[in-house]
Amino acid sequence: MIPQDVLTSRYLSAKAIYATFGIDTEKIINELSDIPISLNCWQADDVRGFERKTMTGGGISATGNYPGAARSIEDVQKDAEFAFKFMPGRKKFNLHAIYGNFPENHDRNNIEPEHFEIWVNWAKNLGIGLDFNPTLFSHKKAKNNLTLCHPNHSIRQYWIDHVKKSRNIAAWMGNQLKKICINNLWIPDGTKDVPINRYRYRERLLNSLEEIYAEDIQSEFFKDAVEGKLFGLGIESFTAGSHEFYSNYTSIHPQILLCLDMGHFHPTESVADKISAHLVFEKEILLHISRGVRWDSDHVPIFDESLQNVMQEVVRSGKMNKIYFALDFFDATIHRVAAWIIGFRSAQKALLYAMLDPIKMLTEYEENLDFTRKLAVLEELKTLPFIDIWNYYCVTHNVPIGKSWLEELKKYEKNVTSLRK
Ligand code: RNT
Ligand code: ZN
Repeated sequence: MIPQDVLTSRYLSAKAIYATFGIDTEKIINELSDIPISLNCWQADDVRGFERKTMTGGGISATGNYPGAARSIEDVQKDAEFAFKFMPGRKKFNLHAIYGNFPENHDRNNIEPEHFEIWVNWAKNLGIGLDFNPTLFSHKKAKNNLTLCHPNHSIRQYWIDHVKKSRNIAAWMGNQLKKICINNLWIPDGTKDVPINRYRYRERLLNSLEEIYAEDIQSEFFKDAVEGKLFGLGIESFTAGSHEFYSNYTSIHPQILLCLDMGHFHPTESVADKISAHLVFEKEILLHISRGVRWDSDHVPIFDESLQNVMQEVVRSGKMNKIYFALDFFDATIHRVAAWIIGFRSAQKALLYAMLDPIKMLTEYEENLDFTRKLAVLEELKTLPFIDIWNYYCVTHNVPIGKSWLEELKKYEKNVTSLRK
């Protein structure tokens, strides 16, 4: 344990050092405390959900078999409440449609708000918001990785109905909690091998979307988002819902957010660079904070350069009010709750790191074409005592600093998760 007086004096000296760059650390810590990040429920149980039927059909899968996955809604809630203790700042919880409290005869085209009451009550108690995602994978009607693009009309209709139901549930959640609930749509549609007619798939996708979003849901607590992807397992040659597709789609439907998932682009592409290209067109963005590693898009986010760059772009754009943050990853090779904590803390760290930049000073250098000073200051910033600000931020939120949370995780694993059969 680091003694309190050491922490305090380190914070005070770090504060003074940042002040020489014109940075008010108190102000930034206050601002950061108010920015919600949505925690992905599906990390708790490897995207399995709680439907009564055994699931078939792919679209998404987690690797690893670390013991102790959540087996029920109660387990997920318990794990999340435990994890929240180690996450400073505002939280939301992001549900998938397969995580409801369903009766025997349920199917995805007849899900209702009542199946999610258990979640709304939980969120109300914790004072947090919820987000939502229709689930168009792991289902017999999604077997060929075709849903909204399926050549068969009745299969398309089934999934259209599911997304419509999801929108209504999300709007209901937002209203219940008086906090914005985003209904984010990602579909696995695509083909392993080269398709003959890409146009027809995309035309069908467009038509399906038009039917889904035809209903104008008027609510200050509800938003839609659509999430594109470059490729996935089993859809290597063609993904119907590509980034260009949704970028165009959200241009004709400006009330729908564009979701940028950090793992959904070619590894050499910079997601950070894309943000302003959409913001200047007044688009609102849902950021899926994730980490792509080669062909996998869903590793646990870490405090690395790509995450820092994304957060820097968000902060420097001055359009934070147009950006929504959600975590999206699943790793079953490590303790699942730890994965949550690591991912969330890394995202918050990267956001804080970006907010501590002397943006005014750097922008001035750049606008005056003083690239020398700009580069010199950027290099200095890298070795500022960031850790002391982060620790102080954690302490002010009653969140353990450093690796001390690992002790509590060990106990939780021994007494709770390792006992799960
Ligand atoms: C998949 C997408 C999508 C999912 C979740 C489970 O590649 O990123 O967001 O991760 O919907
Ligand atoms: Zn995603």
